[in-house]
Amino acid sequence: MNEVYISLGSNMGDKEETLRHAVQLLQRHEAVEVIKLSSIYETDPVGFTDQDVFLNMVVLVNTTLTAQEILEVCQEIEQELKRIRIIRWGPRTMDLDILLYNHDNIETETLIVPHARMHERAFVLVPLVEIAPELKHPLTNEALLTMLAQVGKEGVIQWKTIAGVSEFVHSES
Ligand code: GSY
Repeated sequence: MNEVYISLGSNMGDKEETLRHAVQLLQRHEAVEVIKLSSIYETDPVGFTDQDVFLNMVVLVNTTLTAQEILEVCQEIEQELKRIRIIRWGPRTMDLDILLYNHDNIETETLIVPHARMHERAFVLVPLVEIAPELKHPLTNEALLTMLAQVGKEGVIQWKTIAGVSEFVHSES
């Protein structure tokens, strides 16, 4: 079984509902099981800053899929949630980024894992460290907690705690 950490971010429409829908779509896939959810964080936009704040979270899933296959699942979910990318780095409905796939280093034309910018993004590190404080970066072996201490938590506010997967993903939905 493969352990995959995925970052979710939304900054348009009903952001919490969009996150919930994305997690439901992950859970609905027959080869994916959602194991852990971080809290939801309200985060200042990084990159193109003249856009609405984001809601971000990180999920841990177990899957039999390869990294390429889980990437395709994430892209299908983005597609289904009608991702709107008006300008590069600009407003969008939903992003799912694979952060870690086991402790693997993967570099293909379509996928780089660990995610190339995860170590510099507080909106990724804060929720990731919340659910997996023991993790080390596969490339450098540096503790993610140490990376977070260097990056800081500015612009990242805990917005809602989630008690468990069942609180967020209801079986009837
Ligand atoms: O790659 C994620 C999309 N994204 C985000 C995001 O999810 N949260 C914040 N705070 N800033 C972002 N900039 C980009 S691009």
